[in-house]
Amino acid sequence: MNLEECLHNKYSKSIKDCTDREIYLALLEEVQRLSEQKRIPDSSAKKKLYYFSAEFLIGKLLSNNMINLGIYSDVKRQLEKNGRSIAAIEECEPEPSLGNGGLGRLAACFLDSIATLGLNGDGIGLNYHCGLFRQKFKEHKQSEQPDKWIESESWLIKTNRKTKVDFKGFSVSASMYDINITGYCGRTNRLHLFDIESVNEEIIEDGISFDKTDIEKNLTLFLYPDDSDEEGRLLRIYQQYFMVCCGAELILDECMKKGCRLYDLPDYAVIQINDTHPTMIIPELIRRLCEMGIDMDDAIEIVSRTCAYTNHTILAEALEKWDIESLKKTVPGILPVIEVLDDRIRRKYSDEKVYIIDGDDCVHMANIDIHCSFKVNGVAELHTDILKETELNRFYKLYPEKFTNKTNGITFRRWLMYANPQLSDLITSLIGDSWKKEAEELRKLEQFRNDENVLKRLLEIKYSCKKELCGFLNKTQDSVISPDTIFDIQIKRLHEYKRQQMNALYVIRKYLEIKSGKKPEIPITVIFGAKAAPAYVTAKDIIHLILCLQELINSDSEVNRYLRIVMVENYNVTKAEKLIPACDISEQISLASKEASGTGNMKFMLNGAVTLGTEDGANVEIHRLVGDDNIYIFGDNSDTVVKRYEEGSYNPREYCEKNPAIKKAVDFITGSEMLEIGDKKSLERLKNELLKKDWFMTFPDFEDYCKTRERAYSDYRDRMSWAKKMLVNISRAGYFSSDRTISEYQKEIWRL
Ligand code: 26Q
Repeated sequence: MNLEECLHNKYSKSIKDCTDREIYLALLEEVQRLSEQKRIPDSSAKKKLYYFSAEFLIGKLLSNNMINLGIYSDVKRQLEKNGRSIAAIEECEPEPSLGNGGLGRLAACFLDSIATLGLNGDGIGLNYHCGLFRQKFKEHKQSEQPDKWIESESWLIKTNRKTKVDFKGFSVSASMYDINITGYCGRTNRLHLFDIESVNEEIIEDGISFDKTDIEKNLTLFLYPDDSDEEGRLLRIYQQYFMVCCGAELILDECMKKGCRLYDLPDYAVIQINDTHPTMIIPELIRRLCEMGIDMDDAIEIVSRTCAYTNHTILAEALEKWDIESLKKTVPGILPVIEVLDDRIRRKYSDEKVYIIDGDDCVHMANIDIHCSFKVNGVAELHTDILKETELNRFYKLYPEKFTNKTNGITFRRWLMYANPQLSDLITSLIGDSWKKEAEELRKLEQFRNDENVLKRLLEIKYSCKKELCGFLNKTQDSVISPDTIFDIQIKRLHEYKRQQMNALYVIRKYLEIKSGKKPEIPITVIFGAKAAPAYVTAKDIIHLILCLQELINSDSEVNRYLRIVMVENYNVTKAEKLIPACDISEQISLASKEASGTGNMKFMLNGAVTLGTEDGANVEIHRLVGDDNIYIFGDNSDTVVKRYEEGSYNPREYCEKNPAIKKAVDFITGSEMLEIGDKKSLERLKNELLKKDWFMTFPDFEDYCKTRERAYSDYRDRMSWAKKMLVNISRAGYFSSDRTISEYQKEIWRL
């Protein structure tokens, strides 16, 4: 691609004379054109995958698309030759934050791999006008701002497709927008995002509040920022039905166009349901098939052979259920179908726990999925085992053949080639570039385990990424940190089960140690990044604690030479791309059995960070791959945890009284130093939460956590042996490529 020529045609200007924004817009247009050329007509394949998800956390697309099209280095060079930087161009692009976290990011990585592997599969979701809220810190607290990401020129392509969606008492007209998804040396698929024209951004009041009742104005206005907010549940139902109604019509139209008889739908379409949020696709498709003349039993059978369901959570409180009254008020069209489904199950089985409608007249969405899908999968081995043995055991007994594991993965194009070009180039110089499509090739790096030059290069690259991060954090939020410290990073949504509070307790302990004269051998920088659901009080209290610690510690000249805290504001995909390559120690410290998989853990491993974690989610598989010497595992395992819950014997206050080190750290939360900075009410509430509940059992794991963390810090001092750990982690990360995950879905579920 000739950028000079492009700019000349579009603006009659040279690279040197264009603004960054002009260059961005020209590249956007050119990349769109090139992506379009890689589309493959739908008629060329019989069967197609429809990946339904309420979230697609795609992140910025320009550079990623250029990498996948194979023009990135060339464009970068042309820019540099003219004194311009690709980084400045990238900054012009708004980040589409159309997801909350792991689940949405997984959907985005999957789209990349589906297109890279040349599979015929599109995504289906919603075109939220405001993505996940923008996080601001004010007076050591989180505040939320709307994030309007859509500009007049964007990756969205408006299509001619219109769908009428009927709700109780009114209907809306949907439009479909497409985003091209171009695989690495692969084909272009599409992400279909549905929207209505009548959305009105002016109803946004202060912060992210708005009138929840005016559906025609707010239907696609916001991505739901939480799984804990009771308010606006009806709107959530409207969104879900809107998405599946449009998706169902698209699928049926596309299949009919290919000459599909309705009975043969499973030969033409496979629907992957990403958690329960798109579950209404099942009753909606059944409803439509019946309307088209198929009888109910056949329709149920056809749809059940078309749909597959992925579970992402073990937390019982996060399983979606909707009360019949709410469904009656909003989406009466599918309620009769749900009632028939429930009736069929009641006739067949006596166990009430597998019914679709429970005794309180609530519809259990996951139960619909399990009964009416041909496959059900968990997202890591441990998670799938827990589903089979405990959480979904009753269903497993009914349908053992449906259950299967598909360990999550990440796209190496974004998380290594793009995010860490230096490491990517080093790898290519050592083993060639076949790893970019065959990730297991990374194993070849192991031959350099004892090669001092290679190990030194790894350390140099890590140092350079750390320096870059220092510059970035300094520029964006005035943080002052040094690359000559250990970068210990925990970045993920704020949830009690992920236990950021345990990390914060460690920080307190370290602070007190330093104050009492025990100085760490190497200074430490503890970095957090996390958004809390706006209505999740404890999560916000934990953010407050971290922000107060940041203030206290960083301004204490006795301590800040040894320990600094950074809370990254507005953690998102773009920031993750800068944080992950710079990490030494990756904190994956969820309470064993609670984190379904985690995918950040994989991104860190791939970038040569060493994991400090519990035996939870995919950490278990990381542990097995790298061996005891290349990971720091601590804490109770999931069996112990599950048992402790069953016994109901855990008493945090007792634990605290018996363990003076824990008590000291917990008391510090409301000590005079903290109260001088923070909000008494919030800090006291958090301390009480820990002492009275500690529902995610930080105290039992705390000692082992601290000890293990110290061991990691001490090992870090032997730079060469640390570099060897880094190398082993990188070389064994191939398993976590989403290309591997997707080929498993393809072979065992989709069969395209
Ligand atoms: C539910 C009801 C109402 C409103 C919102 C929600 C809601 C929204 C988002 C419920 C759950 C989510 C997101 C869940 C999620 O991200 N789960 C993560 O999925 C990852 C990919 O499989 C795993 O790696 C993580 O372990 C899991 O926590």
